Amino acid sequence: MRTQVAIIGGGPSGLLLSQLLHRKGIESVVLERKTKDYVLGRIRAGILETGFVDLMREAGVSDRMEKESFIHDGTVITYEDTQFGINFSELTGKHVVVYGQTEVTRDLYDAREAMDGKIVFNSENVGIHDADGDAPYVTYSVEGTEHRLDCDFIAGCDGFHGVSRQTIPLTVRKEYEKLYPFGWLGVLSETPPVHEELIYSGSDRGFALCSMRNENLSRYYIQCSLSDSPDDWTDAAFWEELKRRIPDEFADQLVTGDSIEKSIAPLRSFVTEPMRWGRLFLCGDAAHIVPPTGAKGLNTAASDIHYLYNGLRQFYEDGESEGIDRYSEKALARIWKAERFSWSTTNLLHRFPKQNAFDLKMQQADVNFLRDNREAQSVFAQNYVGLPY
Ligand code: RFL
Ligand code: PHB
Repeated sequence: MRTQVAIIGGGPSGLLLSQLLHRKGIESVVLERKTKDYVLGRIRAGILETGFVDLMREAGVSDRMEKESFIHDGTVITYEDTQFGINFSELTGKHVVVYGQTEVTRDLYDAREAMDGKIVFNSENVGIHDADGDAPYVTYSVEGTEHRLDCDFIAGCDGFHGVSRQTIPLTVRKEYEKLYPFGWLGVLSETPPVHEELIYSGSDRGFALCSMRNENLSRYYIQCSLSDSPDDWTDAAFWEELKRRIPDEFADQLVTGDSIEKSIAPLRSFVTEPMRWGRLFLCGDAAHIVPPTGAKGLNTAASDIHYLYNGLRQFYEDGESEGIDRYSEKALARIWKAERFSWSTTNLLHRFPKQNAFDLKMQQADVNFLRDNREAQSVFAQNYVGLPY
């Protein structure tokens, strides 16, 4: 089989790229290791920057999102007895959109299927060959049968545990990583959100986040130990702990219910450089990970796709390679800023095992500065709504 762009990974990055390319008449094949139901079963991001929303529009897949998403003009931050709001629209003229990654992925799958887009599910043993030459190809097997896909370019959109990044030799690849000594325990419940805006809450018992998907679907997280497993937490224990980490005015109003999903994610900052090796381009979680505190993971994946899509478009439409040649440089420039924001917001609101009394005073001083200083709030808001592409 032959295609123009072989895309490894059928998560949001791979699907969005495939859909955008299709609209410009550029062919692609998506190889996904799992099934569609498996991919749709992963509960992940909830907050989209307007840059992401614009890309969904450009990809022609924004109809349901326009109807069902919610605009958020600000967020609430609390830290022990300190509580304040940050008004994104007032400070930046922009907002964010609440629309779950599951829905984004579902819309993209629907669009790819409606256009006969080629997605090969259950692709196993994906191997990337000759990416540093002129005629790259990908091998994979489905139900024991080996296949070969020849292509012009390969987009590695296969997430943090994929094969694409590992294909780049260690002599070329440099990785930067920070592991945090805690995870997030997340619960999805069919209950109304406790507040109309998200609440990011630092407390002496650890961080908590109150988020949502719609009027009757809430997403809550609490900082937990890396040794915890979701089974260690009954629903009752989760709600009890969440209430102790948010201000009383919210805890008193919290509507609890059965969890319909419960999972733990470790927190990590990670970047690999470069994001291009020959004809292989890394996108999204395959190249970088942020702790979820800044809601930046999916949004940085989208900015990668923006740069790569435009580079490929330039290449096929105008025979111009400037966009793909500068892909890694442009993507990384934006990513490092999102890494910094995610890292600093994580440091601001989480409890760390070795924090001493001085460290806690520093955290409180940082929070107070953010509460009292309009410029500091503006910096936070610019980062949260998304830096320009
Ligand atoms: P994905 O979603 O991991 O998709 C990669 C796909 O590749 C497939 N794959 C392979 N296919 C073929 N061959 C192989 N060898 C393969 N290896 C893997 C996988 O099966 C999968 O389908 O990466 P992608 O597309 O780059 O998307 C990235 C986002 O999923 C991720 O950044 C976000 O979910 C991060 N994130 C958030 N991002 C935000 O922008 N806003 C948020 O509010 C937000 N909240 C979150 C988050 C991530 C979380 N977790 C669980 C890590 C909240 C949480 C709790
Ligand atoms: C979510 O709703 O899943 C969510 C929202 C904001 C974050 C992280 C996760 O910062």
